Amino acid sequence: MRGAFLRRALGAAAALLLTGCSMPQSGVDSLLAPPLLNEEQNEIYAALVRETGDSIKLLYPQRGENRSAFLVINLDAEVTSEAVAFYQSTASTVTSAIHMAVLDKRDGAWQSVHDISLEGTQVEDISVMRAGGDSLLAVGLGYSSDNTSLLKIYSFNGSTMDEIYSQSYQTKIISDLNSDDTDDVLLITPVSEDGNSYGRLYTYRNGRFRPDSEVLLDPAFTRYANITDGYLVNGQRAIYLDGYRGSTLMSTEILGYEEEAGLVDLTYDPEAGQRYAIDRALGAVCYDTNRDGVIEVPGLTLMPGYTEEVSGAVYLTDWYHFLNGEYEKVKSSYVSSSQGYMLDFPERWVGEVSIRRTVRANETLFYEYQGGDSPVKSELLYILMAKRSDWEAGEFPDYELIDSAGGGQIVYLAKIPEQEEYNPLAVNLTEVKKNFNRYY
Ligand SMILES: [Ca+2]
Ligand SMILES: [Ca+2]
Ligand SMILES: [Ca+2]
Repeated sequence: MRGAFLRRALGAAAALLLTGCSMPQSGVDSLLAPPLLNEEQNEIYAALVRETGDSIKLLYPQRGENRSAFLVINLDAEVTSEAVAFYQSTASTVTSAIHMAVLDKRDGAWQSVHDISLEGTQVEDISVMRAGGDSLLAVGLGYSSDNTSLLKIYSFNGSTMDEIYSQSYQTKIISDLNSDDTDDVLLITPVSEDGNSYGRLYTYRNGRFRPDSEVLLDPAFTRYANITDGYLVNGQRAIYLDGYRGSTLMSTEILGYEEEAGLVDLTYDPEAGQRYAIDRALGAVCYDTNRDGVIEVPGLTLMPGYTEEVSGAVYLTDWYHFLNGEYEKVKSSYVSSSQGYMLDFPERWVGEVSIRRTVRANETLFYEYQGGDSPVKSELLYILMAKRSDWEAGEFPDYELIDSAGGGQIVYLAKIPEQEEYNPLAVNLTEVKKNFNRYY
């Protein structure tokens, strides 16, 4: 009896994974097989549907580090882990509330111990916060109707989830900004009626989050879209905000934390009316291109042969470091976010080399540009993203392996055409491998 139930539950779980996954479908994801639940997740799922019935859909956090259906983590003073799951009922045709269930392992078996309904229409992200001896669970909830989200923070006392914080936001970071070994909350507030938006820092003490400091943000930004936690080149902690200036430009605003002042704005001075920013076309956001913690700020310049007016314009990304009111260029790269990679351009390529898609799916040609009707003066490099199985079956015999992704399911391949005569723009495989990086 129990075995039959479990098989049904497992079948349902597998089906859910195939259909209920709400991860964004980038080019990379479209080549990946969907993940399967492991044995423990299957046990947790079975315990969950024992309480809820099997007319449920698991909800996957859309961003952040925790993306799986179940977060297994110790949340209370009792030493074993709890599991947290988010789901919606599928019994009714109207969209039903998001539920958060907490399950605990008692006498060797998972069982549901707490279940509450939440606001919002999707789970944006979940984070486990470091707060002294307490483990807190931060849940970002989104609404499909607008750009405002809701952050709720819970403390689990062994049987119930107690809400200790609730604030709406545009974007947020959970991190120890003031270096006191306790995670803080930095929220970018929704735009208020006077058109202003603020960065607000909340710090945790005695079981509560309290306002610490705030900054007025640059009113030129209409909406913030992305937030990155990192450092300046001098080692100072910095938070990088990418946002929209109207509908055609993006830019970056940088916040820091100082002991006396608390939160400070490093790129906008409201009293002097001064702003330091690199305005650019839409699409590029701050990124740590070499994983050293210092965040690079993007600027965009058109690749040779492209104009802004034409749709599908292709840009070279110039990366900058910001310090003391100045941006210093670090390097230039071609960034393919849909294929999950970036290729740093050798300095001799900048202004001379352009790219185009080839007839093969997921392939890009890098070529020496010349004006006129046939812009390809010489072909320098092909980069192809493909399934490893196709590569191993010998489908791409002229290509060399340069990197892989998706747990090895995806390969990145390069083909370097022979040059007819000496060409200073030519690259070899070693240089391509050195300049190639995954872009997440
Ligand atoms: Ca526990
Ligand atoms: Ca802190
Ligand atoms: Ca860096």
